[in-house]
Amino acid sequence: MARGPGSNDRTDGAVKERTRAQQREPTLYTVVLLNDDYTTMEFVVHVLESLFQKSPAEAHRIMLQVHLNGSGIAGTYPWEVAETKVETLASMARQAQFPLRATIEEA
Ligand code: TYC
Repeated sequence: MARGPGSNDRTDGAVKERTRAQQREPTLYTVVLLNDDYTTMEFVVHVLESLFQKSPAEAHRIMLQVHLNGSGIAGTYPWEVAETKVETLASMARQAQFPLRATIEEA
């Protein structure tokens, strides 16, 4: 019998599901927000609240961290979620005509 990532002939179905969950890729990636001279502080806070689910206080703290130090962590996610966040951010920035950018780093 072929043995793929989910196959397991030692247990029944109930246990197999939990085994599959534990085998999924655990590596996390940080979305790093980058400073620029043109994006408004208000827009950065808006993006952190709406796309990265930060509270108003946390969004303001991260925005200031980026403004003062050049970069800051917007969030930590599995690869595909991080990629989608960066794409959505790029699309929101383009629409608002701001040069705001973010990159992905291994956590
Ligand atoms: N530096 C910008 C300004 O002075 C504000 C800013 C903060 C821009 C964070 C981008 O990721 C950023 N208007």
